[in-house]
Amino acid sequence: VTTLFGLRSSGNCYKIALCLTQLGLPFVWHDMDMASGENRSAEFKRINPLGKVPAVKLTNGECLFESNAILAYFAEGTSLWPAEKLARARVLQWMFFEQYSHEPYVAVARYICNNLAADHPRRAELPRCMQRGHEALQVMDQHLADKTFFVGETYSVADIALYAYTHVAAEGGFDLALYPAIGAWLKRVAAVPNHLAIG
Ligand SMILES: N[C@@H](CCC(=O)N[C@@H](CS)C(=O)NCC(=O)O)C(=O)O
Repeated sequence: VTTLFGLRSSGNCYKIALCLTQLGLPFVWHDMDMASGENRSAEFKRINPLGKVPAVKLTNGECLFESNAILAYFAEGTSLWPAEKLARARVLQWMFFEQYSHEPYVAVARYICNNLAADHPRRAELPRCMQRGHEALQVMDQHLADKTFFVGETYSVADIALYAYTHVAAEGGFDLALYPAIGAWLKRVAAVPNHLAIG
């Protein structure tokens, strides 16, 4: 079966667990010991030279990293990956948005709040995370005002990619009550069959 190298608390890793669960594809977690530097070991760098999680080892022995590339790999040929060319590009549009304009702020704020001491110097990043994170959440809320899911009214890996850190954004200090369309979408995503909770 597929091996998922990751951290249970990580939204990027959760994306893969949720996708594989909903596709009914068996996998085993390899829980990484980041504190002791397992991700920096020569052995893991053969799996992901960046030393980051998630990474997967496929049943054919091939390895893949970058959460959204892993989602695309497993989703192809399923209902989570549109058959139509423009819809497919729109799924990618929202997945690139997630990595460049959302995750670096929404996920990083959560990481800082959950993991770093009150006097840690990285706390200085929080105001920028809040500002840019709110910009991303506003874009999502506007887009979702008249839509069921991110692309073409059909649940796709774009929804999985954006759900991962949005549904736990409050842990980073974001007030999701400001975004009613996001709130309604989060409920719809959580109601998709075979949903899996983070953690
Ligand atoms: N763009 C990557 C981000 C991966 C990433 O930043 N992973 C974090 C955990 S969420 C990590 O492994 N951090 C440890 C490190 O960078 O040493 C993805 O989407 O997979």
